[in-house]
Amino acid sequence: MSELYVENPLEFWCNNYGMSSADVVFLGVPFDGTSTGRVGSREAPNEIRKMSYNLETFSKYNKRDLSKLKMLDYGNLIVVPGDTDKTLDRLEKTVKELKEKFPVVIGGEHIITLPVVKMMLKQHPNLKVIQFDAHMDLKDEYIENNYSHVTVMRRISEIIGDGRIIQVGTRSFDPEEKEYAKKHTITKTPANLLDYAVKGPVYITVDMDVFDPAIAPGVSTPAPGGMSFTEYVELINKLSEKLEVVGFDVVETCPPHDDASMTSLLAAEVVKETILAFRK
Ligand SMILES: [Mn+2]
Repeated sequence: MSELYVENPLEFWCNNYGMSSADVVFLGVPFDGTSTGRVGSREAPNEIRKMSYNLETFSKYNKRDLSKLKMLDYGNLIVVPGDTDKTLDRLEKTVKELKEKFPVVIGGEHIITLPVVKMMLKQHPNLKVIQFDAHMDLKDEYIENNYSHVTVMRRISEIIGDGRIIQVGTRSFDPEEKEYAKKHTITKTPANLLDYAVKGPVYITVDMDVFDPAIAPGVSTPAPGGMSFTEYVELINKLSEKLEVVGFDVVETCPPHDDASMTSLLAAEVVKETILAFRK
């Protein structure tokens, strides 16, 4: 039917391969059931897809072209409304199906990182996690909830062990979280990140609130004083010379609070540059 002039506008751009031959696979997770700030990140996967059509596939930073990679948009996870456990279980099973692929998971809120890391850890027992985030997300519980976007890195820390998380851009946390980070050798915002010997497989989670609200206002919990886009891209391109990245996610974009979709646009750029940096 290729002679028909039709397209599905809600596929991430560069969606050009079938599952068997695709290398990079997008998965949207429209879940915001535990959001404590502004809700609406469930709308992000489709909004980011929409904004992706504004981008050039070529990167001036990386000097490579996204359209040369084998990519597939796998669609959105069907979440179980109001049920975090069942949703996370579905996500874990779905990520399992993507074995051998390079997953790019688009939230949704930050708790969705947990089942993805769980699954990746089964494939890569030495997995480390680099977290770009304004918040540490290391609280043990929040309003009687242990599985929430503010506890996600605590749960991940418990399953992957000490010294395996590096946090970049964190600037909003309480003393208890800081104490936990110290005790479990979670490294915070190392200025000398490039000197860290991060050997072995790495998973990256990008909470969009790591960026300054001036360029990313549409997130659930904005925090002033964040990174610029250029700082992020330059950092990941330097890291790409050293790191073996096995997948990443981009979470917490909140379209109902996003002026002119600028945060979704930024998220689409972050997806593009992060793929190009780590998938040769
Ligand atoms: Mn977060």
